Amino acid sequence: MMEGALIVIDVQNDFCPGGALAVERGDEVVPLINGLIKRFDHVILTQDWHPAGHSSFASSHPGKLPFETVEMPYGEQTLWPDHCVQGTPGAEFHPQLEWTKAELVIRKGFRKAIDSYSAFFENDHQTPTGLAGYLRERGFTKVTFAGLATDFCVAYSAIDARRQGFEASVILQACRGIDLAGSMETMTQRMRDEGVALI
Ligand code: VGL
Ligand code: ZN
Repeated sequence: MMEGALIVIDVQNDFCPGGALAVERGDEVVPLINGLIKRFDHVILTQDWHPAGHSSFASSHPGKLPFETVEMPYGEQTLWPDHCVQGTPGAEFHPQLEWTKAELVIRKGFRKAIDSYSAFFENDHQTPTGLAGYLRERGFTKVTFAGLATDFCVAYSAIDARRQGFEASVILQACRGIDLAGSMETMTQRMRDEGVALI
């Protein structure tokens, strides 16, 4: 068994081929993650969970297109197609993901005015999701990440895990990225700089 908690990031229909914000070959991570879920005693999932009309949706900004950026009170925000809307099929976990053993599902991005890439903090880098407190109270010191997307939610989560004092690894084979304007390279390097172990 692997030590610590496995945190599976956003393996949801909208991030898989055919979904609203499909990550190329995103569905390929599912069998790998199912194997990881078997090898960890403790599994946590995250679920991107936006209300309709969320401020990260390009459709909420007249004249703006998906993948453009806007200035929000908390800094620059990339705009996305409408995705992972609460209660829709696109927000469900991939049907082949074997998630039943998960001990916690942490939902994020549910505040209309703030996006949340990280499983620990919303994009203002101040509003906590509660995950750090949960992990500490459970006595976990080591977390391992896999899922979607490498260069957004996985990377921001792994970096925040380090900043919150956890040992953090990312299993790159079990992740796929969006790669906007070189974000795969930038975020991979940032993870290395923050002491995330890339496996
Ligand atoms: C994500 C963009 C918007 C992710 C979520 O899961 O990486 N990316 N919402
Ligand atoms: Zn989102």
